[in-house]
Amino acid sequence: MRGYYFITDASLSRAGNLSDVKAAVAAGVKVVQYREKQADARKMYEEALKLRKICKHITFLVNDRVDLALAVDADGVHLGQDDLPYAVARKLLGPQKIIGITVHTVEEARQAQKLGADYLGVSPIFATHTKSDAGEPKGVALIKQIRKQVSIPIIAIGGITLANAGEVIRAGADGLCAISAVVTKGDVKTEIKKFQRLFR
Ligand code: TZP
Ligand code: MG
Repeated sequence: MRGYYFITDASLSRAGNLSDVKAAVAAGVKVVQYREKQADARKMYEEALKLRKICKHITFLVNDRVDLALAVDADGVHLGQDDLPYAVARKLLGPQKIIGITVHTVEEARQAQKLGADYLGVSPIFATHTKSDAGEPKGVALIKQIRKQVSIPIIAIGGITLANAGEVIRAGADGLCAISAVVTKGDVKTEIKKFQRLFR
């Protein structure tokens, strides 16, 4: 899970999800998450099928939707605190699929690890306009605190840019996601590579 973690955002994207995900794969990204909050199930299914094919050799996860993840044989799901409970998702997905959980506090992080989560999304680190209900920015202090308490991978998200990504990695994040800093740019592959270089 070390490195840059890509999440789609069709509403912010310049070139569209398919183009963005191809760029992410070409940049050498190891994890892509399909996140779609607007579209109906049929459109999501068709798009997710295409993305699954583009991500044939890398980890492909679906945000929120366990049914969709199963339907397209994704590698797993990413769940928030208001999505299906971990145990229910695990029962539906079976023992092999990846389940990541978003956490906003040390207590949620400890609980997610105890439940069996494969990794944590720690959010939001900085202020963001990309997710309207992201909540108060926690700063890199939260990454440091969680790092001391849990051993599973930490993926940091929320308001991350090239200017603050170094601080996020130094705080102990294994990976990070930056959505607007990447998909709004003309050359998505080049922007992703800039983030990946910070992990060397
Ligand atoms: N979850 C927590 S913050 C966020 C998500 C999906 C949005 C991150 O987007 P950006 O543009 O990198 O701040
Ligand atoms: Mg969710």
